[in-house]
Amino acid sequence: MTDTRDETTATAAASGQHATERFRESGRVGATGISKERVDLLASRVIKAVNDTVLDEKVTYEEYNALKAWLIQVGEDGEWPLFLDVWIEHSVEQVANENRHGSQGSIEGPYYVPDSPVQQSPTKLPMRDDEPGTPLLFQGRVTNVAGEPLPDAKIEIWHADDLGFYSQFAPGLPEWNLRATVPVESDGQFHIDTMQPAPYQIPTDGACGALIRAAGWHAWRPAHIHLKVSAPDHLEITTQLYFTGDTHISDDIASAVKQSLILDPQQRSDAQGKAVTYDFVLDPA
Ligand code: MBD
Ligand code: FE
Repeated sequence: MTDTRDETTATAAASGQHATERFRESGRVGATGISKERVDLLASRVIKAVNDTVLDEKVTYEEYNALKAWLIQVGEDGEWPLFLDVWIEHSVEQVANENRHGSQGSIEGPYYVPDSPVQQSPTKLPMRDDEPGTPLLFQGRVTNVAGEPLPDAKIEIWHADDLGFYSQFAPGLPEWNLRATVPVESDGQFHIDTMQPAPYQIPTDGACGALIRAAGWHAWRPAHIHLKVSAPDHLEITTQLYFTGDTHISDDIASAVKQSLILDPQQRSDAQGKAVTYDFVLDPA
């Protein structure tokens, strides 16, 4: 029997479990240097914020039990990474990057995978022979805040395909589809051939989807390209780039769009598809 699963049969629980496992493996969990005083302060404030909401809004037992059942479901669906990255990470990112002078950051989200294939620029991202979508040449330069090129910079890039699915989080896609680590050229420039990603709907059949429906929200993020740009002796930037005119550019469910991160690709005269230039500026470490 042939395997007829493809990316469109992705389920929230399967992609959620993957994201949860990835987070556990990421080395970001475990012993931390967070002090007892800090835990006391932060946990007390969060608990108080919830209690204030209960008192102000006169929350009922029916509502309290709905919350309890929903929180249990978030864990069972493996959707804590999704929930936190959609509704909380943007303010953590804002705090983390508030003193930068170079390129603006944005959230990492739940679908980053480290150690993607290294492909020297100029390059084409790993993709299927019949990868659907509009070809996009993404090019630019990586410099320091003085505008000097950083020839040892590298760009980790990952994004969804034309149907809005990420490799390793939906079935049927090649392992590293639309993911790579790209060392830049000797003058700091990069040229990456890819396919323009589609707007992305977060999984709707799990706990996060249930919340969205119950609240009457929508599940969309505008189309975006994820990036981590780094160079020796400079601060790595994690960011995302968006596309002008996207339907959800001003109501991203993850609140992660910034004006400086919106691209305006132009039709190419020399080849099929579009091209866009974006220069990254890295702060000193
Ligand atoms: C995504 O692709 C994403 O970037 C974020 C932040 C949340 C869910 C899916
Ligand atoms: Fe994403």
